[in-house]
Amino acid sequence: MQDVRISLTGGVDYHPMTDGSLSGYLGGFEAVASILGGRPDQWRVSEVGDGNLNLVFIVKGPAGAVVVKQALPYVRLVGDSWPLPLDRSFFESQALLTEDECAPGLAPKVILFDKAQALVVMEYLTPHVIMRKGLIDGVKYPRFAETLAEFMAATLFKTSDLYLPAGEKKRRIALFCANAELCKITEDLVFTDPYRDAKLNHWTSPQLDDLALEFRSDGPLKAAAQAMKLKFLSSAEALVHGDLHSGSIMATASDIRVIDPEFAFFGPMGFDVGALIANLILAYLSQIGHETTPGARDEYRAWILLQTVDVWNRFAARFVALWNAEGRGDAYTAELFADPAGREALAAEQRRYMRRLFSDTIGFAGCKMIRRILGLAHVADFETIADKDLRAKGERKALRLARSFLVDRERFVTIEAVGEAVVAADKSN
Ligand code: SR1
Ligand code: MG
Repeated sequence: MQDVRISLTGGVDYHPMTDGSLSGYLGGFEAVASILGGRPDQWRVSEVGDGNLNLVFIVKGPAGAVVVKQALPYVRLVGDSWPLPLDRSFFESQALLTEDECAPGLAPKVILFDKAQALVVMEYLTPHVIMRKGLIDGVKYPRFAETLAEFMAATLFKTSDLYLPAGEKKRRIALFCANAELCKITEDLVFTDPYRDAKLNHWTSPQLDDLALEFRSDGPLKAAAQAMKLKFLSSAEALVHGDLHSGSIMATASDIRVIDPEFAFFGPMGFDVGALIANLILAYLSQIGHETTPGARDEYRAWILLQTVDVWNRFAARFVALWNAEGRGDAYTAELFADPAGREALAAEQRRYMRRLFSDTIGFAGCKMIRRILGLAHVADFETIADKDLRAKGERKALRLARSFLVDRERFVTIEAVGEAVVAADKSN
């Protein structure tokens, strides 16, 4: 990892870039100029950011193109009434570099991190589209499950105590600990606000008014969500991406990349896996609003379900394979398990570990589904359904299912059982 002092991100010269100012600024960086070719006045810049937090520019020159992501000193979605540290740009660049070390080629390459302007220049991915858009449009991505399984297994395993020496793991935890404000967004928006009368909450109203109110007085649900919050706060298992939804994936038929790890920190592995599974389930349950006639997307629903099952199964298999092949960290010291009895005991322990990780995954998936329907930041899967009755019909199913993920977590011991519950929820009234 680069050793960069995080307190220096931004500074007196920091200013948000514009389509007009960015080329001149980037022209001073040889690493960028050599990719773009020509002169800065020949570069075409357009701001394309539609996310909740940052500016995102595409810069095209005669020889190539780059993406520039610049942190704003506030939450873009809300405005300057909600300040946010520029340092998230540093954490994003560090996470991208770590991800590329662990899972080469599955995240965009970092070309430059510029502390003064809190910006990251990275590889331009083309003709990739945000996978969430593809899921709304009914597009299949043949390499999704294998790629995301590899990304999650490699990044989570190789930043955990199963792989890293304890001193190195602690050094990395210390570095990412300072991404506290981004963690706080998740702590509030994912685990707390949907269960209280928070100012920025919104939902499809009046259709879901009853459920929004019911969830706020649902003791078992609130306790289960807070148990997941405690894990999020206290379980420094691995470097998690921190926002691993379908909007953080760029895809084509032959290539899948994971972008946007600005929420990265050392947290529970199940938070990433659960986020991904939650967003696949939301995609499934929102198909009702995207099909031309009832049932027209049934085959696509089956594909999404297959991905959900496949991505967990492949992830679990790959994670254990990495553990067996490269488990040289300070946890489960390898020499203790070198004899036949030891190997058997370790295999049993790995099964127990993966059962616990699956249970975490389902709990986090429940929280992530609920926050996208009752909290501040929603997902296009549902938001693009203009017919509010139809949208609420899908959202209600998702909320009920998510509640069962949290309150009846022990019912879900296999991903196949989760898949059956998704189908049953979709068919329910
Ligand atoms: C105020 S930020 C809202 C959400 O946007 C990001 O994508 C994260 O999911 C965050 O929770
Ligand atoms: Mg993002």
